[in-house]
Amino acid sequence: MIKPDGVAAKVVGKVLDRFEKEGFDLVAMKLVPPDLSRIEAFYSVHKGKPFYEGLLKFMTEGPSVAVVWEADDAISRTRAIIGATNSKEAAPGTLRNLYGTDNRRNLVHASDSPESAEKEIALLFRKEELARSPVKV
Ligand code: 3AN
Repeated sequence: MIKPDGVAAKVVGKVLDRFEKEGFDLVAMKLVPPDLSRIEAFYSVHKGKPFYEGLLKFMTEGPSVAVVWEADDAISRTRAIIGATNSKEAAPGTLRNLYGTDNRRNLVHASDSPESAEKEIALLFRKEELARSPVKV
């Protein structure tokens, strides 16, 4: 997911370009309006953590772009492409290093396991919106 800071900074194309150049295949994509209840559900695992309220506030600043990609080893390769959660610590050349700001305004979200991908995709897309099915994660 390209977060509101990435949409506001107009770097959506650069993020998509990076994944396309890595050979990832598009499965689904859309601009998602900020919706507090969906964002609360999306980040329910972080409820109660010190950064949770600030995360909700940031994620409701504006729309995000939700993207489902398919690739071999998609999850581990995506972590390598985006870099560390804190943009200030993200390795040179990673997307968060190039376009992120800190550990809240960090440009993108990426699913960290097949189980979370399944849950997150279901929160953002109807089955009919997935152009390839079933989705391998
Ligand atoms: P990642 O997105 O790299 O998987 P998670 O799942 O640990 O990171 O954290 C979820 C989101 O919560 C992060 N993308 C970030 O926006 C926010 N977050 C995590 N840790 C902090 C923190 N210490 N301060 C502010 N925001 C944080």
